[in-house]
Amino acid sequence: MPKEAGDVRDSSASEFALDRRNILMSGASLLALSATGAAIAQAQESNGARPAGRRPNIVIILADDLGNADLGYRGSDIKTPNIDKLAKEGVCLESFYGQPVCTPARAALMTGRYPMRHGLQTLVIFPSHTYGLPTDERTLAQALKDAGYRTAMVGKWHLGHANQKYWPQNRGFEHFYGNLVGEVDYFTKERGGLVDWQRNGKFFKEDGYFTTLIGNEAVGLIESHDTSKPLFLYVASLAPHAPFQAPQDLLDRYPSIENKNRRTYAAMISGLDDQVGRIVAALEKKGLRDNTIIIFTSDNGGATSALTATGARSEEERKESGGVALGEKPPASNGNLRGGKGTLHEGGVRVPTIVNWPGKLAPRTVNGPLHMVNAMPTLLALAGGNGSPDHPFDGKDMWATLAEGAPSPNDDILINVEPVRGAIRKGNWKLVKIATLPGKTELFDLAKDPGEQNDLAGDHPEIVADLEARLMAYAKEQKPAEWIKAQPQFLGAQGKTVFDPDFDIDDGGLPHEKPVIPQG
Ligand SMILES: [Ca+2]
Repeated sequence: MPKEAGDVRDSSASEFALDRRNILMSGASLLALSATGAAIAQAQESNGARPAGRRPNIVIILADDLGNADLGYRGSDIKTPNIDKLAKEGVCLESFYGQPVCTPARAALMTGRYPMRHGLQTLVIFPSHTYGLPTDERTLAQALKDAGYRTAMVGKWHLGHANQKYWPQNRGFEHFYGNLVGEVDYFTKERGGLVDWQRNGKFFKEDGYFTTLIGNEAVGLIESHDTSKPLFLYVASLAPHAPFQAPQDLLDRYPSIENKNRRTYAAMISGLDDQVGRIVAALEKKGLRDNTIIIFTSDNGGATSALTATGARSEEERKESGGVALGEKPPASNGNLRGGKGTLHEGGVRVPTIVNWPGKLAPRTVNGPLHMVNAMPTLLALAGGNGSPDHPFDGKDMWATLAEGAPSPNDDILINVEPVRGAIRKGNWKLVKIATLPGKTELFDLAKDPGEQNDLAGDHPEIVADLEARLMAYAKEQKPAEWIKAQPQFLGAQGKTVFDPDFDIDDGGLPHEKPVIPQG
């Protein structure tokens, strides 16, 4: 039996990391060392005893644009028995915040920092854009790799594609199989006429359905894993993001759903659930399940408007390739939550989240607010890794909340801030501020009004003042938004930008459909 995953107890994990850093950093400045020590001390601050024994394997499964109400355990008619089992036997986070859209959510997950620190707070990286997650940010994969983990990613990246320096294999992942831009065809893996599908830098055409293929790769990685090291596996599903496409055998599970897009969307989620089941089974077969923490979540809520459901395309393309016609209702459901993908209301940002670790995390439901930025500090405290002294976490170690039901460690939660809008939550109060003139400030009591129907801003000026001050403090720290900076290049065939009122979305497709990907 090979030795498995280094016997590092929590109490010694940070010392281990510090020793290692000291060796690695001999000759580094005293300042840098003391900053590292401070970061480690910060990691040690958290309450709640961590489990003794081997460091866990870590599997993060990220769904894309998943409707808050679209899983079996949340009352949906969509069948997700494998995800439901993780929920039943794990910790369900009922007020966990992603971001309004893909890129900022992934940036938060990968860095433990709010995307406004990276200039990634606004919208997503389009195929024609050349920016990415700044390379001086330390990623979760880098930190775990430095801590001795085997690091692998399958699926959708969406944190930069136009320069190889942004690619996952140059951001801490030793193995990468999947696509770089936000959305590709599920069968051809093409976007804008280019195949965006690679394994470790080599682009290739491959038959098969996106969701099944990444499941195959994930299972293969688990089966062939050398258990002398712990494993970090990041499974970034494209499903159930548009285009709405599924193979016939999945569609056949939902003969009673008449709406074509809803039927396909349900099939896509069941396809993802199948792969979750296979991944868990592979971990069990390999003898790793008991020492593996699985996080299942989504980057943002379900799309409730056609514009946010899919990348902007001509109306014809939208209909033909599994998109949603303008004016048509997309198939996702966020239940009673207000709004959807792209908005700062709960339907856009509150994502169904499960943390499951058999024998270490007892089943429970957590209602306190938590954020995607908490994942990295929580996982590094378990793994004995550390972040960057130059880029302190916004997230907090939430282990005590997961393990003991302690209150949320976050004093406040920045839901997001951009040059034109922002939202923040403290306790049950949530402030949403739209800054484009004439502007709007809303205040909601989410304990009594989770659907954000009753704006109480006029009744509680002191709470509005406090939350506005907090939001503005964050706003002043934000980097210029890269998406906005990129827009001077964003000209349509008519020589007009998207901000021109008569810009024609049907004019032969948009230039942002043309990916800028070096064929490495
Ligand atoms: Ca998304």
